[in-house]
Amino acid sequence: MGFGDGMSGRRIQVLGIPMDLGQDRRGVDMGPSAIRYARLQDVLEGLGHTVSDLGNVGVPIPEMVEAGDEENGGMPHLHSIRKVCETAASVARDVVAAGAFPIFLGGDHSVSIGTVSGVASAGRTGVVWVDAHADFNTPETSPSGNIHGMPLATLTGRGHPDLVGVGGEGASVLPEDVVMIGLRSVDREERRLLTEAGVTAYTMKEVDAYGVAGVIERAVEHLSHLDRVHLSFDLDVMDPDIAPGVGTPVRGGLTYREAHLLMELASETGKITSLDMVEVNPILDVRNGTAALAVELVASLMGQRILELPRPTNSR
Ligand SMILES: [Mn+2]
Repeated sequence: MGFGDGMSGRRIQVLGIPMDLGQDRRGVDMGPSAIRYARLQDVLEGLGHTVSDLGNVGVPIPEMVEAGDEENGGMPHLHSIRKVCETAASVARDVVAAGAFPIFLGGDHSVSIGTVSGVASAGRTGVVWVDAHADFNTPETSPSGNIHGMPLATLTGRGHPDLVGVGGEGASVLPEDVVMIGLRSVDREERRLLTEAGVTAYTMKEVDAYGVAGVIERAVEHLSHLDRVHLSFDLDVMDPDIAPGVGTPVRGGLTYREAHLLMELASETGKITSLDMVEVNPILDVRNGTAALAVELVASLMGQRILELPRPTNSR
């Protein structure tokens, strides 16, 4: 794969999913607005892409819906989240069927139950899950019952049947087609589930030991049998010093340069076919810096390079 190949002149469709029902902190529903305000569309068009914005999926606000812990088996807002995810999955299916590259703006990470189920309808799809947390809880293992801690388990077929069934019955992705990067906060039971499932995880320890380039090299090798890979990027993977606008910050995350390198190397694989940018919470942010960072990282994935020239060679 040549320098910068694979990510030029794309037809991009943006979908906002302003969902804050998957966790307790208000504000993450404003993530799509904050990312748009940080000029997502202009930046992508500046890179030579054609961009259309599909607007937002309608999401009820918490004041309108009962948390309904009892009837939902201890999972607040289960029914509303399922409905929103079904809609997101259906839009995602249409976008990939039309040959466009979807960018999904969260919302909390429960939105990925919909987005990934939808894009996976186009054929076997790998997932790179970039996150401080594993998001691999099930209703049985989750300490909080918050659904934003369950999407990856759900997508591999583990969890509440109403959520596993989003976008079609059964698992949307295979555990062996999943690579997680940036983990540093995993619940005890969740760790056991992850190990049993056989998901590949590069924690911050591996990022420290091999560097981002070494981790991406291993991830590419691991997913080499796939042509389609969805990248799900939770802004809480970043160090909270640079990305304070997230609901569940954890110290010791990716640096600014590490995150850009990750996106640039992911771009160069030519295999990324869809993207989530989730968990931006403007209420907790400082001057929209986390949303601005999200836009910069999308740009790095979609072909922005420090130099636009061909890579220098040693031929002369
Ligand atoms: Mn997450």
